[in-house]
Amino acid sequence: MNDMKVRHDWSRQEIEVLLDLPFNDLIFQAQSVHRSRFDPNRVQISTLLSIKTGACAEDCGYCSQSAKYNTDLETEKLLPVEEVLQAARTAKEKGASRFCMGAAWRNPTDKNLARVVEMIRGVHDLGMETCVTLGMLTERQAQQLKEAGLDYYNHNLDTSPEFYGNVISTRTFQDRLDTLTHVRAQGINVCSGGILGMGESRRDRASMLRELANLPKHPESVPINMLVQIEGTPLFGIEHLDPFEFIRTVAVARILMPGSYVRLSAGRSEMSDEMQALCFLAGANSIFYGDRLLTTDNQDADTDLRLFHRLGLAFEQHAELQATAASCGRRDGQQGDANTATAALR
Ligand code: SAM
Ligand code: DTB
Ligand code: SF4
Repeated sequence: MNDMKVRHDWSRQEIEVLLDLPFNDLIFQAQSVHRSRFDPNRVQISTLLSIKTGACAEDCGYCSQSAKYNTDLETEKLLPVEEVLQAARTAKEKGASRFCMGAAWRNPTDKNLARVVEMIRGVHDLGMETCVTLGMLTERQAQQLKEAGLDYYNHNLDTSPEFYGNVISTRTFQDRLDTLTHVRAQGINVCSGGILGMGESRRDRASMLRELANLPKHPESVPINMLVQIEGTPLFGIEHLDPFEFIRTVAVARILMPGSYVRLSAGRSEMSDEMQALCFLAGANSIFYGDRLLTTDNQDADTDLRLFHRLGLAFEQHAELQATAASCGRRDGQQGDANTATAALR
């Protein structure tokens, strides 16, 4: 299993067989694959910032930011570049290696994209990896982002092609695949995953994973979000997903996409420590770090530091901190670095 060939030709039935395995067998297999590719005790961290909030024209049934639903969200226009760079500096001081900027757009206009390009250049100059999620992109816009030095583009498939119409009507599943093709064609790293707990079946989860794993190249980053239920959206009040189903899906994502970072994304603040630990055991090796996601609270940073300490996990550091740590002959980086903070809690 460890030296399993990386495949792009999975059938849904094969994936369902994995999802159906006895839990212990599945987790063992996922952890074995994980260890063949990654340090099992290191977790990549990204910090998120909403650079344009709410008033979105799309009708995604889970989202606080759709103008179609009454969610009590305070809307905000595209932020000034300097405000974004200040937030990136703070995230860097706290140890984040990647800064992700999200905008509530169906797609960016060329004028808005020009400002986002400035943000990307500025964050890149801070020595951080850059990621943006701006909705659908044309080929030309993807090229502009590449020229700005963008490292990652986040665009989720969200769910299976079969279940998709139950959640979103204003853009198609194929539209999402087209945007991923444009991003890939420019050589930008792809971040794409989905949301669980929207009322989909295990078969749908298998089908979504199949779409991701059968892309011509696996996404470098695969966020698995647990639905954050937002009052006022159509999905508010839906039955909660069995946590073991979530963990199983993480494990199968790890097995299918052995070299990808699997991100335990939204929903962590409602997960127990034990559930998160099982997700790491199942092969999750990336999280959003910081007190806020886009419009909702994330698990707070201090709680994360304590959890990492209890589990003996360390944050993957950005290149500059790694260099600082190496030149000081220490394992930990400079003050403010998450690993130092973890050590301070010991
Ligand atoms: N507007 C852009 C788009 O939809 O592509 C970018 C921002 S959008 C908020 C990014 C992703 O966040 C969505 O595709 C979805 O997977 C995730 N997301 C949004 N609201 C969520 C919620 N309430 N719970 C879990 N994930 C959510
Ligand atoms: C992703 O897969 N999850 C993040 C990020 N990509 C942009 C967003 C989660 C949003 C959770 C709800 C909110 O805070 O609005
Ligand atoms: Fe708009 Fe993105 Fe929310 Fe959909 S997920 S409503 S596109 S912000």
